[in-house]
Amino acid sequence: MKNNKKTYTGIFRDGGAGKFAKRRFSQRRKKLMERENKLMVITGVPYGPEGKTVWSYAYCATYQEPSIMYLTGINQSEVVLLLDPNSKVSDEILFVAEKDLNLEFWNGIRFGVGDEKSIREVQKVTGIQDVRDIRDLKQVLKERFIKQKKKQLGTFWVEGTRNKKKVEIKTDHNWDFKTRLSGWLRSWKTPGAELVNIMGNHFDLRMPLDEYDVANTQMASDVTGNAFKATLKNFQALRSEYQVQGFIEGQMQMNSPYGLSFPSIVASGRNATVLHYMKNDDAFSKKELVLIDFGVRWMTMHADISRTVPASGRFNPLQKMLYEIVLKAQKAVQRKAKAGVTIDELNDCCWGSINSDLDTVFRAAGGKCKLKYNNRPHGVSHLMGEQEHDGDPFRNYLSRPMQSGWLISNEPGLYGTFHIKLNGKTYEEEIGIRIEDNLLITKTGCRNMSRKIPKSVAEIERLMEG
Ligand SMILES: [Mn+2]
Repeated sequence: MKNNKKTYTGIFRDGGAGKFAKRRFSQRRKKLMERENKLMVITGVPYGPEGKTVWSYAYCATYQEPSIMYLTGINQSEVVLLLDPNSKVSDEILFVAEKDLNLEFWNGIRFGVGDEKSIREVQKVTGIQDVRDIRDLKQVLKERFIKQKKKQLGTFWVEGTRNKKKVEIKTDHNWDFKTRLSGWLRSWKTPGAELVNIMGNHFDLRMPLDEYDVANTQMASDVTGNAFKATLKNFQALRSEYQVQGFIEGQMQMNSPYGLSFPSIVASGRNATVLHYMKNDDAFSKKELVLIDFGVRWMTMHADISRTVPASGRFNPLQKMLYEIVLKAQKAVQRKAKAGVTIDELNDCCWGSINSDLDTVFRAAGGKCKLKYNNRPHGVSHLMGEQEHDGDPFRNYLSRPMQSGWLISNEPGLYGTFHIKLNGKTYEEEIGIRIEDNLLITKTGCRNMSRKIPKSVAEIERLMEG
């Protein structure tokens, strides 16, 4: 028994729910069936890290298509979920690949058709009793589809609008699967047959986190915060971006088996004005600020944190002035965030605060600056969940009232060249500052999941004294 548990570590992500996992996944599928009330079929990733590159998360130990992860907890390639709410025989079927001993020899344990014991494990975690060979998918789907009253087939692909135009992601496995389904529907020659996107309902159900997700998010945030504190205490021994990256990622990975949320950004001085700086290969001088955007996973949840610190351990007066402007905007966003408010409104609050303070604080003291953008450099918030950037990637959720249980980032930033004379001394620097926390939206406000991660000037300077 003990051996069995170890065997399947990594394939099934029960979200910490243990014996309740089955009920949790079943309820998620049931809710989706209630909302859509039509035949649906959703694909997992067709190949894992053992195959071709899958989107951006192939480097990660958790690589499953998030919609399948949410509905089944399975972290293995080549699974397809069929939901048939009106069937009296079986309303849930999971199609899986055959047991592949060669793949297993190279990449580790996999469940599969032909291995009864492993299929029982699938049934136990997912709560799906009807598990079949993926080679039968087309035939079973055809039989089920012909019986439907409404000639609609639901599936999941990513679409949205950008500049009022409809846009779709056509480069991922969901689109490939949709294309295959369209071909099948045509070949079955059913008049009026229609493929329907379940993305909207799926995201609506998936975005509010449940108690397990919240606990896992808190754990991710705590591990990330401890890594940051250890990094600050040891900062004086670090001389380059990659050394900071090595140290902080080491601290995170030492304390989580689930891997990083994403490869860290460690950007010093002017490098920090590149929003998604990835080189992390420069040495830095003591005079510079160092921006770190980092985070670890816990189960399927993430931390996505940014902090900006002075390499010397002390902010100079210009750095401090600008840092306080960004921090003030971040606090204003946190005060405003609650259910019913939109992220568009948070953006107005954030960039309004920063732009106004640049006038009333920075320019009023004689400062001059050149920003690399007009008005705002990026959005202040994105949704988080099964993916570090979750929800529709075109962010059509920005104008929707937020719901209790949504997890969002709160990440104001300031990027440009700044010049000021303070106390008789001239400062001129190209600077990027970003301060990022993760907020859980509630009815009355929000809970800052990263509240324990130091960010005031005083806290950062104290920890950097060593
Ligand atoms: Mn973020």
